Amino acid sequence: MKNYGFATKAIHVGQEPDPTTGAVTVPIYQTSTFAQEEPGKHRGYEYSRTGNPTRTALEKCLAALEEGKYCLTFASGMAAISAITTMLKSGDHVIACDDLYGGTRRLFEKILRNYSISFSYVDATTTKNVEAIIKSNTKMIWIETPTNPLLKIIDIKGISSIAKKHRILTVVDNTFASPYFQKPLLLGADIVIHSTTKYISGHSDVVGGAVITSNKEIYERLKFVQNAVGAIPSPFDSWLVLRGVRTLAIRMEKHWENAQKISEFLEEHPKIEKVIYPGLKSHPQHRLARKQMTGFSGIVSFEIKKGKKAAKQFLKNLKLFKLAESLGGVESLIEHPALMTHASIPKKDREKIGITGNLVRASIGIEDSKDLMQDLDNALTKI
Ligand code: P1T
Repeated sequence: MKNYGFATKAIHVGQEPDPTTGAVTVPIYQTSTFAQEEPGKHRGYEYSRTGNPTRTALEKCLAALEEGKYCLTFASGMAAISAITTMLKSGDHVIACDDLYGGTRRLFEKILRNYSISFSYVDATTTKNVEAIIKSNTKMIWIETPTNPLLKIIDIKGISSIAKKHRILTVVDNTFASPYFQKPLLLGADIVIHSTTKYISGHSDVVGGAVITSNKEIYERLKFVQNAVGAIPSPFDSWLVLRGVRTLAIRMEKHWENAQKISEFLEEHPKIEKVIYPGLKSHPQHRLARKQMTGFSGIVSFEIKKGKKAAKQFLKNLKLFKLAESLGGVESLIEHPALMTHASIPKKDREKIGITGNLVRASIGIEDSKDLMQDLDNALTKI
């Protein structure tokens, strides 16, 4: 399958017809355990926490899409993230980008700090900022790109190369780009993580996570953690994610096309203060985005001119855009980061980086773009 294109791999890798029945779609192996011929002699599966054929199919496919050797899937994006952090020990230090999903920062600050692991947050759009704060106990650099919700673009190649020099692991949360638009392992990252809840499954009907790496040692450690801790996806959830993956390529093209049009429309709108979208020439890292991504994905963040109250009213006025956390589904969603996804970050930290009361984040779906623009325009006119 190595020489096939992305869309072909998404539909075929790990998804050979079922050897016993010929079923073209991977079956849901809804079983907790597997019969053994004699103690210790089994056909590759013993117990579904350790491994399940539906999950294996998904893991093979996601590894191929990220151009990695190995993949492990989890019950949520946060379960995947927390599995990676079990590679840290007390006394270790992690450098993270300052704009980060609120739940990731909450895990770092409210749970892992209790285990004497320390975290520094930095504007990682300047690679030098990261290098300047590396300490002798720094073990991991953790970045999202594009970041959530400010869509900053971080130089994966630049960060990975300084990390390698200092023998530090680079972890990239690739949820916002999806492997269709960005492949961090090819740019030098050691580990890629996804909330498969988002673009990868794509239909807002399942919560899941994945870790992809080409490093055997990391894989073996995390495979052990996956089984020992047990935050695995069910066979049905694995199947739902895999079903979504099969249309990832075509969905991402449409998310991008719609988001590009909508960001250009909003940039001209008199009620809008500022639009943040990596595909706009006005984006501060637009050139880097062009270099490391093959498309700009479907998230657009923007500020409402009149402030927080107007932003809340605008969100209430929308009809097609649903006011909800999450992103990456076929339907358009919109949310208020300061009050919703990033509410767990202290106000002063939020405001320092630009998550203000008039900021909203839209996940542009794959509806007709003219209907989406009409909905936005109607809601803005009424504030
Ligand atoms: O929700 P979960 O599947 O556990 O994934 C967590 C997660 C990890 N990484 C990124 C970049 C994310 O955006 C998320 C989840 N984010 C939202 C729910 C949100 O609305 O931003």
